Amino acid sequence: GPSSPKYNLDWNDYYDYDIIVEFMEELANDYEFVNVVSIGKSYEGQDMKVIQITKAGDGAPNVWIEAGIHAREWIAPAVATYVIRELIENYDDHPEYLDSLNFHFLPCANPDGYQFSRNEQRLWRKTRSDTGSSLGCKGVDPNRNFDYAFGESGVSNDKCSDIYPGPEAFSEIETRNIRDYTSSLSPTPVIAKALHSAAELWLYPYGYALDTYPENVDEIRALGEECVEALNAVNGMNFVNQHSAGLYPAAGDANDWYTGVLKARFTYTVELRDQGYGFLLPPEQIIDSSVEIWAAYEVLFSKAIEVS
Ligand code: 0X9
Ligand code: ZN
Repeated sequence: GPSSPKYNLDWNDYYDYDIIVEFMEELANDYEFVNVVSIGKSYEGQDMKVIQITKAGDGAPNVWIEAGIHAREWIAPAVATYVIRELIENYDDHPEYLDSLNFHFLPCANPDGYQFSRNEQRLWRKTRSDTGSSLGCKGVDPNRNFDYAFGESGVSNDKCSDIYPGPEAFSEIETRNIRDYTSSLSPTPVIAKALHSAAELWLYPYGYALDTYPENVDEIRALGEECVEALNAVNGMNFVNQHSAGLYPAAGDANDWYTGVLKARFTYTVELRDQGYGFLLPPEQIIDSSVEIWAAYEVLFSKAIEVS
């Protein structure tokens, strides 16, 4: 009826993984150009669900957006679902995006860790795999587990550490699933992005070492600058566009792999709002955080159309 909400979630709170999946499946039911697919199981056997928004049709440029690879960064999946809803439900405000680009969102890239953070340990970061630790420490930092300069910086071989990169690149099923799905996309994504929190940064590659850049860094940096200008104009934030390794060098992150191996053209890791709360951003800030990111995404998507 008219008083019943349209979705099983809103943007006034954070939600469990199954609710996020239901939200995506509801959109897939309502729109023929929307599909939800599993890109494989997590370590604990949960399906990793991607929502495909492919109104533009075969051969159109692909956009890949991954969120929540770090379990405790709850704002990242929340913003991803907002962007998904905006693209689809408010199509009439910006038809060019869906008409021109195919979108692939993985709103919760680490569902085991996310639910562990929801239910057991709020500040959990890693996957939940068995590492063989004699101390019983579980999990690998999935944002150190990708095969680009693996292990070279910003890691610890202590299995109890939050930045344990795993025994080898792609030791984690979650990162392998992301690798295999993104590699299967044709054409290669023009944009590949990772949503994290909480440092209010728009990070461009590379992240593994200082003074290392892809050959097209100038266009990546320039577009990043336009993105943060649009973002900051919405709510007066002070996000900064900067070199990823300038935050701290850390090897094996998803974005370096999207850049150096997948060869996506525009690649960024975004660190969402902090506002003094770190990973514990109050849910009252989900909408403001999402609206400002949407403004940046309009710049990004418009550029993807322009260059394609
Ligand atoms: O350390 C990370 O993986 C990211 N920060 S977070 O607080 N979300 O964990 C930053 C990734 C940026 N990449 C590199 N500096 N390589
Ligand atoms: Zn993170």
